[in-house]
Parts: sequence; C-alpha cells; structure tokens
Amino acid sequence: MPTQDQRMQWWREARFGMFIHWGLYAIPAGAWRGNTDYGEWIRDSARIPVDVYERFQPQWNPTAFDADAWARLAAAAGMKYLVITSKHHDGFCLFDSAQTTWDVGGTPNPRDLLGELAAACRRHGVVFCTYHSIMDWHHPDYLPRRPWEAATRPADGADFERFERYLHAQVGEVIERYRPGVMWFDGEWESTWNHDRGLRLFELCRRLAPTMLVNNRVDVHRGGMGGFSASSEAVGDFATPEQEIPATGLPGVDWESCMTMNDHWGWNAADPDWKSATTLLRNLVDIASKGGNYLLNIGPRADGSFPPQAVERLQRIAAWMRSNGDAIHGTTASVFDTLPFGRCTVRAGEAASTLYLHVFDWPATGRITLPGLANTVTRAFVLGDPANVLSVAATADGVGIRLPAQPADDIDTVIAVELLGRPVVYRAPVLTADAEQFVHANVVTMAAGEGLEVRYTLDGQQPLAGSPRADGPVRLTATTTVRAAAFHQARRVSEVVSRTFTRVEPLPPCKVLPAAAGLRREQFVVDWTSIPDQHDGGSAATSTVVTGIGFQQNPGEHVAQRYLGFVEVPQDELYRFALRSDDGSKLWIDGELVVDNDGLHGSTEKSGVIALAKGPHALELVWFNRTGGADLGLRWATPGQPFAPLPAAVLKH
Ligand code: H79
Repeated sequence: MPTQDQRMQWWREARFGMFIHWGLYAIPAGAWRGNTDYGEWIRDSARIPVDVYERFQPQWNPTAFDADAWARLAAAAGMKYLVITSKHHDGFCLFDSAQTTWDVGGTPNPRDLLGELAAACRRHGVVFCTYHSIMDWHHPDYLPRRPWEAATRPADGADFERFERYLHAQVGEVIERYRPGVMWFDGEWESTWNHDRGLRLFELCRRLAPTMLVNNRVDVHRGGMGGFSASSEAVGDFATPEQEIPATGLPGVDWESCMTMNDHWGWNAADPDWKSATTLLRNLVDIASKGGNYLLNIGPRADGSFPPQAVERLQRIAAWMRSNGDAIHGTTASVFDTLPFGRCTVRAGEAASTLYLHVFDWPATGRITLPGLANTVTRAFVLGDPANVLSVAATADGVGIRLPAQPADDIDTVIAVELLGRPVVYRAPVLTADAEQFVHANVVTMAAGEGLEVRYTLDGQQPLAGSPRADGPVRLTATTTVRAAAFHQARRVSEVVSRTFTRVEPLPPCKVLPAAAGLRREQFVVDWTSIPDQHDGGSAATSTVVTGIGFQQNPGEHVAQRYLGFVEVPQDELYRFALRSDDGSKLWIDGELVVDNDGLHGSTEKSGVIALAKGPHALELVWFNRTGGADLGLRWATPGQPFAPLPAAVLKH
C-alpha cells in the first residue's frame, strides 16, 4: 500500500484542476416554464416529474464534443487534473453503465464520452478524475424522495441497501473502466447516508484502486459549506470547501475549493455573471498561497462545446501560466501572515528556497517589503524574465525589494526571490487570553517564534530591548493596553502588536424571580433558511417544559424550537457560551445576542461571551432544522475552566 504522502503527492503539487458538470440538465440550459435560474438541480428546483425529465434522454446529441480540445485547454491553463460528473444528483450516468439504461448508453448517441476524455487527458498530462453523486433522484431504491414528489413517486418497496449495492457496482465500473485519479463524491447529506456506509464506500475505493484519492464527501460529518470534516473518525483524503476560500486556509489538512465561473455548475444560457479573469486567477493564487487546490468549474453546453466566455478566461489564465506556472505548481503555502500588495507562494529546499511574490496591487512607492524575513536573499527577479534583476535591501521592517517600473502582467506580476536555506520569518508575538473582556482578572500569554523573545509594556509605550520580557503569563486586573514585539539579540525583529483588555461590569440579575425548574420549549413548523428577526411561533406550536437544551431524537425537518426561561449563574463572572447546531441557532441572554450560529449548515459550534452578575438572567434560544440531520447543544465555561453542559439546576422558568 502506498503511504498517504505518496498517494497525495501529485495532487498537492497540482494546485489547479478543472471541474466539469455535464449531463441532461445542459439541454434545458437552466430554463423551465419561464424561469431561467436553474442549473444541474433543475429537476428538483423546477419540480419536473421523473417521466418528464426522462424526455431529455433521447435528445442527447453532443455533436460538438471534442475531448482533445477540452484536455488541451485544461493543460494550457495549468490545470493538472480534470473532474467530470460520471453521475450527478439526477442519477443520469455519463458512461454506459451495465447497471442501468438511465445513461448515455440509453441515448441515440451512445458514445464513450468518458473514455475519450480519459484518453485525451492522458495525452495532455492531465489526471482524469470523476465526480459521482451519492444522492440519486432517479433510482427507485434511493431514499428519501424529494418532499414535493413523495405522493407521485411513492417509496413503497424501496430498499436503500439495494441502492447501495447499485452505487458500489457503478463506482466499480467507473474505476475499472477509466482509472480516475480522484473519486469525488457529493450528495452525502441526506438522512439515509451515514458513517458506516461512507466507510464501506471508501474501503471499496481503496480496495479497487489503492492510489486513487477520495474526497471527504464520501462520509458524513462535513462541516457545512466550509467543507472540512468535523469528526476525527471521518474518512476521505481531502476537505472540500464549496464556493468559498477559507480565510486562513485549513492548516494541517489537504483541501480543495471548488467554485463556479459564473453562478451555476451546470450550463445556464441566461447567466451573465461571469467572474473576470482577474478574479479567477487571483482566486487561484489566493488558494495556493493558503496551501489549497482550486477546482474551477465549467458547465459545457448540451452539444459538448465549452461556453466561449469560459474559453476566453482559460486562455487568459493560460497566457499567464506560460511565464508564471512555476509560482503555482509544486508550491506550498505562504510563510507570511498577510502581505499588503498581494500573495506569496513558496518552493522550499534545505539549501535554497524561492518565494514567489504575487503583486496584485502595484505600490505607488515602487517598493515592497517582506516583514520579518530573516534569510539572506541571493537574487530577486521578475518571473519569466530572469534578466530583469531587482535590487534588494534589508531594512528594520524586513527585506525591501525595488520593483520594475511597470507590472509585467496587469493581473499578477510575480517576483521570484531566491534565499539561502529554508524560509525563516520572524513573527510578531501572538497574544492570547480567554476574551477581550473580563470581570475579575485576565491572564494574557505572549508567544513568539522559536529563538525569539517577547518584550512588552503595559503603559502605552513602545516595547524596547530593555522592556520586561514575557517569561510567563501576565495577569491584568484593570483595563490595560498590552504592547509587545519579538526581539532577537536585543534587536526588534517584528512589528509591535497591541491589544486592549477591558474590565467590564457584569449585567445585574433579573428582578422577576423564576418560579419553576426547567425551560419552556415551543416547537413549530417553519420553512426557514435562517432565523427571521420577527418570529411569532409559526404554525402548529406545541409547548412543553424541558430540563435541558437539545434532543435525543431528530425532531424532523422544517421544524424550529424556541427555549425560554432563565439561567441562574452562580457568581459574578464572564461566561462563555458554546452553541452547537445543525442547522442554525441563536442565543440571547438578557436580550443581548450572545451566539449567532444561524444559517443552513451541518453540525457547527460557535461561542460568545457575556459578563453576568450572580443570579437569574433571561435566556432565549432559537433553533431550526430545514432538512437532513439535526443537532443542538449548549455548553458554558468561565475563564480558565473547560466547557461543560449547563446543569439542569440552573435552568428555570
Ligand atoms: O455539484 C455541485 C452542486 O450541484 C452540489 N455540489 C456542487 C459541487 C451541491 N448540491 N447541493 N449543494 C451544492 C448545496 C447544498 C447545500 C446544503 Fe448542506 C445541503 C445545505 C444543507 C444541506 C452542505 C451540506 C451544508 C450542509 C450540508
């Protein structure tokens, strides 16, 4: 068996891939009965009955499909892999499956599209990969039904285990026929899918193709659209943020952001919202600078041609790639936290390294600075133009580089900076405390990088080589501004960081004293995607008294709960509340919003703080579940203490 590092190597070096959403939904091209905003979800969103949707199958006729042109364009744009839908949620297979006639084999044009594309990819050095949906709106054994068609497509006799065998058989067919480099699952969030099924599917993939990568959507536990797996037992080789770039990457995790080029995955003829080449290229660079991969989608038209807008953008990226591909492929994440002018990618080696500085915003000064860079710079030049050598000077703020008079590329000019050894960057100290506010005292720790010391002041002065050294935590009992910097051999080597910690008065307890134990809980039917500002309890409200927040059994779909009452706090203190839910939830104490965990998402925990005086405080918590899994839990902690569930004794109404 290969090691995980061996398995991941090509993918980590690739950084850039092409996603392709192609299927029968390209025929209506996003339009149905006067609405033009549909995509690959059209059968569900437009509520098209299965027999009506099936009428697209005989219309399948991709006369303009040119596998070689697709693969050539991907390769020229620097895309090292290509992921195409072998099956999307509509269940239609883009390959001729022995398991069904709901596939290209059942159309009048049963061409082996995936076979042609796999061969073309191999010719152009692009790794061929497949996307395969777990959710299936066509197979009679798949459950659950779409809520809107439960009556017309009854689930009588449906057997999900039989569907699972179908899914396994098809994944086996795809692997054996096309040997994809990645199997990219999706549609795993419905109630029928669970960790055991995910594990079985993952193990099937590993057994049939030990070097093939499998994304994390094979399993449940995906942390919302952010895409990382929130459970340590979850299987899958990489995380899959969708339509978003994690603000600071996902350190320690392999990840890939998949994003559309306009606002749809499948072809939508009416969508004018094409992102500019600047946005697309800078997204790629942004993602690479955070250590991730960019999987950029194209929705080909029904005839198999790429939309010209997509081709134009890929050609612009290809033009940049010819000079600058080295700044993407095989690079790793930036060694700087942020850079005012753009981004950084890195090729690190023991003896020598290269930093690639991606200049997005050309500075008026004509100079850029690399804060805290400690290495000796041997050479700096414009990438793709090695004769264009730039002058370099070490200053108090870091290494300064004089830019050429003009940008070499108006989207992203790359400056290559060659260093001795592995990159070393002196960082400003990180100040850590339980919260910015405190009631009695606050403990602040100040951490600097290896080989550096932290010096700090509490009186507003700049820290100097003679200022106190932060050898341990500093305890504050009054509102204070802490200023700190990193020092190396009595020389300041970082910027000064400054944070103010505020002593606050706890909110007084409620005057009306609660009479009874437990919280009042209302449950009602809703159709929310987020918690509305005004909610009146909706329809079908039931009201009970409960001893805690949350539930053992899933309360179902399209439901909300509201908890009302008091929390009796044992002492004057800063309380941190951690609210976990699937989907959204909000917590108010004494009418103040303390935790906002709203929106449609998988189980996610968020926390917030509030200073409370000993005694009862009004508590209101609202939670809802739109579809699928449901979860709700509330914990609390005081400074320095671990989180614990709220004991029943403190909940009153
Ligand atoms: O194939 C494209 C889309 O059709 C598909 N994924 C991309 C790659 C897709 N299907 N659904 N969605 C995207 C949006 C679904 C979002 C949600 Fe959820 C499903 C919200 C609640 C359930 C994501 C999964 C957040 C929580 C669980």
